[in-house]
Amino acid sequence: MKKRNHGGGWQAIRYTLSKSRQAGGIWKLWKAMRSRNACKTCALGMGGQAGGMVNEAGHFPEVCKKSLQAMVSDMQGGIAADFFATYSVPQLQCFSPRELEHCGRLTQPVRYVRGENYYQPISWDDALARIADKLGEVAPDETFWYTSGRSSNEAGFLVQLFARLYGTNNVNNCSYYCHQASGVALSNTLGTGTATLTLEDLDHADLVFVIGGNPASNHPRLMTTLMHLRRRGGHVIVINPVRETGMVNFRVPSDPRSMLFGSAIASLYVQPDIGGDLALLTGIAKRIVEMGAIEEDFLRDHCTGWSELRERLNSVSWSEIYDSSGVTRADIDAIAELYAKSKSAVFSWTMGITHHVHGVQNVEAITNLALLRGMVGRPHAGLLPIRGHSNVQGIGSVGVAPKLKDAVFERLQNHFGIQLPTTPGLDTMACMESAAAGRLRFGCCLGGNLYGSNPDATFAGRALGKLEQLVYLSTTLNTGHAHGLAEETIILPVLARDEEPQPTTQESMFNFVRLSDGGPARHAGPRSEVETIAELAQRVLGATRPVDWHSMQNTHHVRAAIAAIVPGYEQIATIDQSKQEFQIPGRTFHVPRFATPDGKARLKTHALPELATGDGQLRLMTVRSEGQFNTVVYEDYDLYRGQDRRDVILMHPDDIARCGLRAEQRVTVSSEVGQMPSILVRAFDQIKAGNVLMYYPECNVLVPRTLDPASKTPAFKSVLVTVGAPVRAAVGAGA
Ligand SMILES: Nc1nc2c(c(=O)[nH]1)N[C@H]1C(S)=C(S)[C@@H](COP(=O)(O)OP(=O)(O)OC[C@H]3O[C@@H](n4cnc5c(=O)[nH]c(N)nc54)[C@H](O)[C@@H]3O)O[C@H]1N2
Ligand SMILES: Nc1nc2c(c(=O)[nH]1)N[C@H]1C(S)=C(S)[C@@H](COP(=O)(O)OP(=O)(O)OC[C@H]3O[C@@H](n4cnc5c(=O)[nH]c(N)nc54)[C@H](O)[C@@H]3O)O[C@H]1N2
Ligand SMILES: [Mo]
Repeated sequence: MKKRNHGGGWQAIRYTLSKSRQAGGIWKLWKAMRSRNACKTCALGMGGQAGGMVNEAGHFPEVCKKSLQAMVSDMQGGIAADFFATYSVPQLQCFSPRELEHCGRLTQPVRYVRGENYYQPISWDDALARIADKLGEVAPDETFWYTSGRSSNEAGFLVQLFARLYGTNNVNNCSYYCHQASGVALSNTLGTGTATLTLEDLDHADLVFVIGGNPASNHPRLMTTLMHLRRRGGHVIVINPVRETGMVNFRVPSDPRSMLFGSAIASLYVQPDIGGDLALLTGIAKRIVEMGAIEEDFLRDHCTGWSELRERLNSVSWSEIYDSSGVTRADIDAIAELYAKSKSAVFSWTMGITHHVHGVQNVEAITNLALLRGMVGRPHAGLLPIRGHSNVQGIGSVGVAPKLKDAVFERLQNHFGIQLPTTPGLDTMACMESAAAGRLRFGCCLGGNLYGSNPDATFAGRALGKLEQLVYLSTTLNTGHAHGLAEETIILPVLARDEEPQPTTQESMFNFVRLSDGGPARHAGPRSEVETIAELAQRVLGATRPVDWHSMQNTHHVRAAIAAIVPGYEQIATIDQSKQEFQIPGRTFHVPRFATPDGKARLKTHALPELATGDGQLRLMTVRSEGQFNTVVYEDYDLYRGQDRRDVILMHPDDIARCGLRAEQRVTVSSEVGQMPSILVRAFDQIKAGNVLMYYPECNVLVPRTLDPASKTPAFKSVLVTVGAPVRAAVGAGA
């Protein structure tokens, strides 16, 4: 595949046209894209009158390939009536993630019983009765409830309410594999778990750090903001072991000048080793102190922990910083210089920061750096965890977490006159471990792909296999439906956001609540998530007391409850009539008064972890390609990294030589938990030597279940692997 020197551009537009054919024509796709529904992909929060094409600041149009892919995927035809009679489960297990996604929309409930060969269609009534029967049989704490970030606030609120009234706090969402470290760290330091600024603030910043992320692929709409920042004379500092093409130069499809000539994105591109960020961030902080570029007054008046941090920065040695980060003095100086000059800096980060055993510390170190120069608690500057799923933040806000915030807990009890369980609920990995240990008997997954998103895929399949019943509410097939199978597995087909018969809401990563109007169903068969959960709850808990589940089938009533229970969500009660989308109060900090008990921000000190190394081993990051959305693969190619397939390992030419390998040869990649044979070596000089890259979810067989103890997030980005020629190469096994 031809290597590209920019992201975006005509390719994105050509792709749009080709996709529109699959969706039944450009007009049909245009109409779908313009319906008033929050965008289905990332959490940047597109929505409004022109649907997924307008951002919170009202800018239109913003073409994004990702939202097109998601839309076209939802617009595919239904799975053929004879599909499940044609393909056995063992056959489905041989399908790739891409093939499963392209089988079509799920339209009928199906059930698989271990020992049989096929999923069998069943009626909705039969499916719900079987689930209700099982829930009548097992104990509440033998169940778990997982939610992806794709569902609405209304569905999320209902599912956690149902689970808690049923009697368990084993309620969690995909955030535990994603931004949990950000939530924990921001709570530790600022008393809040989300971004401290609005989208509008970004438009006035003069410096943006993009740490451990590839928004050119994963949050394409952010690229317009970065392009404008550069045109204003601002700077972008990218910190990433990989020189990501789209972060160097991007062609913004909605901008003619950018389309023709490309837009430079990074002013400065610094490549640490995988896991080197904590040391690098500490180094930048040390340098800022040495330069006298700190805001003494701010640190004294609005922060605690400054003397400890100063002491720590003084005592940590430069050699330790270079060794543990893989970054040179010159690079650290260059970053510090740009930062020292900045008047309004924004720090953004994603999975390259959170997917580590020290994920929480990484985020705390980012916060330290921002606080040193008083960049939190004023307009046009602040902290921005770039969220993943379009509603992952809302799902958390409305209570899909093992432990409810105290205020939510109390209000929930009072509002419904109920007694909630107080047992500590299990986080996502703890659910998987408990399932593997035989302590859980039932699981319910509202969207997502719990199997596919887990580290140690072999273990994940085994853990889910121990359950007696596993229920999936899904729109399309994924690897979980083939490999994440309990004794009895039931798939319930649900409507996508823009097919819902009633309005729903979502929350963006800027704490902005969006309204989705819903729209006509594309297929007969799938049901709304809200109606399905409410009906199931009614069957299990009784129709009217303490919650009137029948009335909860109306999303307006669900919103009324959310408004009464979730602080900051009051305005949601009337959003369907007023159409007034809103900023959640109390989360944006434009003045230095933080949500901690004393109103001050807390600086944190850290020991520097050594870089992961092992004899002859390389550090592996597991990442997304441009052609996928999490475990859903739309296209096998990765455009900006110039890859035409996914069964590859991207290695620096020096590492290929050092390991005695050749580019384009087949190798076996092994880690402490698994092996992948027949992987193609690709020479990739954009990655820092010593580090290698593979695509998730396929490579999850290699990722151990090592967690950040503070956030329970798996270290998906730091896996020690050995890359070797296949042992049986001599007999011709793919060598
Ligand atoms: N197209 C598309 N968009 C998406 C998604 C998708 O799958 N596809 N997923 C959505 C979701 S849920 C999420 S969470 C986000 C994910 O968005 P990202 O976090 O941007 O996605 P990843 O592919 O996980 O890779 C992150 C980046 O981290 C870098 N990296 C790896 N290890 C390190 C490290 O140790 N330090 C640093 N500094 N960088 C490192 C990698 O080189 C890569 O560029 O995107 C959302 N948007
Ligand atoms: N190795 C490795 N593993 C990782 C990561 C990594 O970078 N590396 N990233 C992690 C991250 S950041 C995340 S967020 C997780 C992702 O974890 P999940 O959120 O669990 O997974 P997804 O792949 O996003 O889920 C896709 C499925 O959701 C269903 N779906 C789509 N739309 C809807 C809808 O509207 N309603 C319902 N009910 N279902 C719907 C479809 O069936 C689709 O197959 O993976 C994590 N796992
Ligand atoms: Mo994510």
